[in-house]
Amino acid sequence: MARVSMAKDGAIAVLTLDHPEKRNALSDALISELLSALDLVRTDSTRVVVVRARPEVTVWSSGHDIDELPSSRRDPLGWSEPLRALVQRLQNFPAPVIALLEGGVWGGACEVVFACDLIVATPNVTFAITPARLGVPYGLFGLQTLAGAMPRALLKELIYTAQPIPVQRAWALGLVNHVVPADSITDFTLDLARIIAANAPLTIAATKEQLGLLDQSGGWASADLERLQELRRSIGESEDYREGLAAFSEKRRPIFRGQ
Ligand code: YXS
Repeated sequence: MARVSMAKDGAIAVLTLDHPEKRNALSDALISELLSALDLVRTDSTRVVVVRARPEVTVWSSGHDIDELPSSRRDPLGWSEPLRALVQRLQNFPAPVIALLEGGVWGGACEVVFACDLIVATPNVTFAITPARLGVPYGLFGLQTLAGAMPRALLKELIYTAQPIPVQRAWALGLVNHVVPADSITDFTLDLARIIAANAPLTIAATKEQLGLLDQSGGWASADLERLQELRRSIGESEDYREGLAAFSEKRRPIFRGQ
């Protein structure tokens, strides 16, 4: 069953997340379809990509598919994870990608959204980043993407509380380009995309690449990277991580003991 649908509107490719049964969880299957769709539309005739969910969903995406998080031993958010490939494909796509958001954006889906170039959201959108609710050691490069998208204080609040924040706060801090009512957001986003598509694609592609390299230039010293990887590996093997996954599947609140 397809989890992503694709349509072209002139020079604009529209990719729609379409697995509402699991709240568009970023499963390996859904990510694989999204990657294939991005590869398919990576042609000179595509000047803008819009990534959206079906209109009027209550959840844009519930984040990483928790059922696919490894029980232990393997790094749950390592370099080779499909989510990492998706974020990089969006960041390196040679044309602007607009995230058209409705409903809740959870966990790793926030990283996907903030890897896009522009964000247009309905007033009911919320953002939540929940590794602390699951005992997950968040990924280094995921943190780098998020740290580049928002003030440190907001990122800390999102991760430490694991609570959703409303789009109005994100907009006030410049994280979101436009907040638009649900009944006009599709037309608004396509009009915005058409304005961009009418401009010089080489200038836009070069600007996107330059800004992307500028964003990635900050990062950790290599000596710290080794220590941080060891730290994350130990969390991936912790009791708390196992408790977080168990609590989610048993639909109960987790009890973390810091071990
Ligand atoms: O009970 P059934 O079988 O119908 O399945 C339910 C949910 O278990 C399932 N589902 C998910 N399955 C795997 N991974 C998910 N992320 C996920 N989210 C949902 O979908 C069915 C319908 O969900 P339900 O009944 O809870 O829907 P709802 O509308 O009442 O609530 C929607 C949510 C999104 C508020 C709720 O599903 C939820 O809290 N989901 C988990 C959100 C979350 O914590 N996402 C972070 C995933 S971990 C991740 O992204 C990173 C590793 S990290 O944690 O580091 O950010």
